[in-house]
Amino acid sequence: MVMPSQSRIRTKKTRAVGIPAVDLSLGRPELSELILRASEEHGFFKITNHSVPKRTVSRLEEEAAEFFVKPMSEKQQAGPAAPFGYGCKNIGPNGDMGELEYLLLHSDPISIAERSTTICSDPSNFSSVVNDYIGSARQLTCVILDLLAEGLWLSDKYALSGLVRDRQSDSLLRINHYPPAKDVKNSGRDRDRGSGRVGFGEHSDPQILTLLWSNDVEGLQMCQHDGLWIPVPPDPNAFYVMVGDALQALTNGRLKSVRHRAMANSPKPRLSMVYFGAPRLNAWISPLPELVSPQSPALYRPFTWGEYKKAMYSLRLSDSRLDLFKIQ
Ligand code: GA4
Repeated sequence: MVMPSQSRIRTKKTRAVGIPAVDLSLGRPELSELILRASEEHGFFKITNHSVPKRTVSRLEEEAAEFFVKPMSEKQQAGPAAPFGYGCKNIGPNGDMGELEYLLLHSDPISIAERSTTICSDPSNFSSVVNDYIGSARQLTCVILDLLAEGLWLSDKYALSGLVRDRQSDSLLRINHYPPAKDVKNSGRDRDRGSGRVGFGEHSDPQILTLLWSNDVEGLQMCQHDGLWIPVPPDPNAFYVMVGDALQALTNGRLKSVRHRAMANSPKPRLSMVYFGAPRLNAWISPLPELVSPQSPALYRPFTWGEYKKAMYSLRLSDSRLDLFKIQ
């Protein structure tokens, strides 16, 4: 259920905030209403009692830890991340930087098998761990999208999940490692103030839906619709769900993608594993007919996911990409 306030946090502007949490074991139709409300009001929520096995998560966490502890020269053999592979500090092609290193992988099993040979000495095991995680993350993403479709009364129950389930879906997996902040100045007062080292700068995710898991180390921050940044307490037993730009366009702006960032101020290393549910490259994204009416005319022109990606790679991380597709 949507909790009034899962945790009370004093932010820079000194305001107590709550992070919506949805218990997936609740029955329908309550569940679809709660997920829709959390998505509309926050573009972001936590999901508990999900179906992803603990072992699926811990196996990938172990593989990631084993990779990131390697000497830089070895890790670089899996890079550069242009667009897939190992990256260190550089984010995307336009000069964005952050205090992190990462692996960015396409969800396609053939691409994973190819990449694995540069990442791990046992590529078939690595591939199977990654495929297993992606399979579970995709399944959970689709369950959430079906609940959203139900809440929105869409005539095609699979209008949203079908895009992600597509065999040629352009979904991605990103594994981020934020090294510990050794500097006490950064890990203390600055952290509480929300300043300090930026791990991954402010942005919205371009895809349909994002599923984020992290270890028990803080860093994630969300920008509420009122512009206030709130720290998100880590919870390795849960996933955080974020509305992406493509879902904002599909729902004609009824759901809004959420701006977020990751700070790297903790004295402990932070690991996050992020699944981005996306359509196939030639899929059309346009406001769903049920969400367009004379009172709510279409806000975005139709575009293909490939067209959107091209725009996204031409812009900086913090740019509002969807604005380019707005009908004036
Ligand atoms: C943000 C969300 C995902 O991490 C990502 C990022 C991508 C990249 O790292 O290559 C981008 C960024 C993200 C959006 C704008 C462009 C592309 C970096 C960047 C500056 C993998 C994605 O899909 O879009």
